[in-house]
Amino acid sequence: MAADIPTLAIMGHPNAGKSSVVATLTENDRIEIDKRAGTTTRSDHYPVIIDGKTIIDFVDTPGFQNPSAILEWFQAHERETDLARAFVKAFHHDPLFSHDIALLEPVAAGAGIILVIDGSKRIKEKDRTEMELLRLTARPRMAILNNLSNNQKYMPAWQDALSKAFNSVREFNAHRATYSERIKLLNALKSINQRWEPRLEETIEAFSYDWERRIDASVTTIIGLLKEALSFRVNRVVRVSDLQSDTDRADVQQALQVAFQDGLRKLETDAQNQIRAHFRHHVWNLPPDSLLQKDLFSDDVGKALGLNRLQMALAGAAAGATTGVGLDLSLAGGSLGAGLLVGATAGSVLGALGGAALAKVDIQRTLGVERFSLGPISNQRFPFILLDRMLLYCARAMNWSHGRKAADDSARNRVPDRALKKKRGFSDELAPNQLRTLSKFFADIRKGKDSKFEDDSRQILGEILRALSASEIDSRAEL
Ligand SMILES: Nc1nc2c(ncn2[C@@H]2O[C@H](COP(=O)(O)OP(=O)(O)O)[C@@H](O)[C@H]2O)c(=O)[nH]1
Ligand SMILES: [Mg+2]
Repeated sequence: MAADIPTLAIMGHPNAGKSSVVATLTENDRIEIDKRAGTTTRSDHYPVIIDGKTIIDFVDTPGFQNPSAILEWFQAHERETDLARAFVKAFHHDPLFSHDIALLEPVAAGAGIILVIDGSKRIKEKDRTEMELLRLTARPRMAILNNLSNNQKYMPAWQDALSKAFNSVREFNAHRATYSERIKLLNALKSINQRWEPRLEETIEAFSYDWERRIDASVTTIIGLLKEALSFRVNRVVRVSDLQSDTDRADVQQALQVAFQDGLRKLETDAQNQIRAHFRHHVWNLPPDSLLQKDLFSDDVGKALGLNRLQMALAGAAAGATTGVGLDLSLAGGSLGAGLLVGATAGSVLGALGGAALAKVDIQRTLGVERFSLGPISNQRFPFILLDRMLLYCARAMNWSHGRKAADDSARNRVPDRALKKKRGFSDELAPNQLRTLSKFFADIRKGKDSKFEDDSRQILGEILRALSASEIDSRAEL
């Protein structure tokens, strides 16, 4: 343990939520969180490393085995300047105290203490013993009230008892804590030990810098997705001799539609996986009724996300779109060279996208073949729906705590979700000028142009994501 790295030993009863707290604070969703009590028998270090540098180290400890024996020993040796160190020195070979030694070793080495309490339980004598012996170590110490249920009855008593033995007492829910709550906790740690202040300041700075970088990476992912999706096309070249009937044509068009939608779904999934990686999530479950589980092209998604009518009118005006069809056809004809345009039909893809098709099929005939092409997306609502889905996905990735992975959310008496008004998309909150900027950006991409609105669009998305990290928790993270 390097002397200049703030180190915190996480202590508490089996099942108090220690491992969950460590998982959340270190954003490590691979930490063993077990429903059986007492699975941890060693102290495990979970350093937070940013840019190759360890900025803080958390130690997940087993619960106390013999707290009253330790307290007695402490009380009998009150003249010792460092009780934790003296105890470890005296008992490190004693198998009776193996868990206690594993737990006190980091403290002996200088770690501060975070005691995790399940505030839904009544205070017992054993708890008082542990609080007192931790007080006697004289290490900087904070208590975390991690209420594992909706039982608030014992919370005031805990507050009272803990505040007598700890420098700071905070409520912190390992399953619900957001980025801003994690930062607040670190800020509170600063105050428990003045000596750590500058180092914790650096730790917080490193966290915030890293967070800002992730937001930036997420914006890049979203912008990249929009660019790819809005210029996406699929083609099929079929020999004229294979197109005997209208059914043959319809089949080709149908296959094209399927390929087009699948291609777009894949682009979205790839982008989602990138976002998940930016925020270091490996495991999470979406509720079955999540909008993010629903098909991108489903009615539910089309209705819940995207712009309302008024905004659509604004967006359409900004993008210079009337119907768009005439313009697109002439562009397509030009880019495809000498082909003879034999037909342009609106692909009958989506009712939910405001009644308008997603994209249209072009068919050109040259030298015994017909070339069918679908794309790019002409539907004006679709980019906003896609954007909304990505922002929702980000909301979840940003606000979903890493300690929640193994949670049995259906268990009785588990922490209830905070009651919040259900907000859905983000695009219906855009200011008119933002809407115009994004629409112009989308229109440029559709035309295959580099857009001078890209930077401003990045700015807008960055602002939305930053606002999300500042909010306590966004109900949209549950979607
Ligand atoms: N609902 C809910 N469950 C939690 C919370 N923290 C921990 N748990 C659950 O409580 C159990 C024990 O948690 P764990 O972190 O392994 O406790 P440890 O034994 O102290 O390390 C696990 O099933 C966790 O999912 C919480 O904040 N909310
Ligand atoms: Mg554990």
